[in-house]
Amino acid sequence: MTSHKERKLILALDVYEQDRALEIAKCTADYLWAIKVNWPLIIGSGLRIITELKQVTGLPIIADLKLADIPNTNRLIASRVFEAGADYVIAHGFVGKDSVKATMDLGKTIIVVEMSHLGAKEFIQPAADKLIKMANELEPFGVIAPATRPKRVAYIRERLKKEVKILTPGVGAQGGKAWEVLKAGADYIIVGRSIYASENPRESARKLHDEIMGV
Ligand code: FNU
Repeated sequence: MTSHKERKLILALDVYEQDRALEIAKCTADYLWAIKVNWPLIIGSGLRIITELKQVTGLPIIADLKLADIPNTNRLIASRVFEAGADYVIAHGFVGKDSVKATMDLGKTIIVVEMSHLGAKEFIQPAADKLIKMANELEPFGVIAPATRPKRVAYIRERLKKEVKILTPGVGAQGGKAWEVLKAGADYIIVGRSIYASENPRESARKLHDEIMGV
């Protein structure tokens, strides 16, 4: 069994129900570096799910709220989320440095530099160079880059400070391949539907974990 620190797989636990979330988290935990919670789970189960997932799995929790507000509102939201036990919060960078700093002052932050869907090409991709520059100045824990575009991950890795991690959603259901994006320079891959919506989430997580550890 790998130690949690060696692992590179993050589960995107995008289900609504508390019981289902806890069950999937428990049965996949052996293969995960962290669990990411997003609005669907927080809306469905409340903020307490963060505390519960931590208690049940002992894994780091990433709150994917994509904070994109004025500094004061980012602060109001992030403070409660960190209090609930989140270890990392994801924030949008395009709202500007002051908003991102408000989150970073409260805890470890991950900045969205480029998203994985097609529409990301419209506004976010053209701004990526500026967002990379911001990340190099602020030195957050990490940035989000698209597993659906390994060449963009390599581009971002070349320009980003070594200490800043790259987390990549888009593996599996969105078409990205784990080994390809890790070779391009990603530190962690984020996988949702290919695990939680599969017939056997534990087995799906194990297969991805083994594939990744072989890279
Ligand atoms: P799956 N996610 C994403 N692309 O997919 N946070 C981004 O650019 C981004 C994200 C999230 O497709 C998405 O919201 F910034 O089922 C979901 O929670 O594997 C997860 O990553 C991908 O889920």
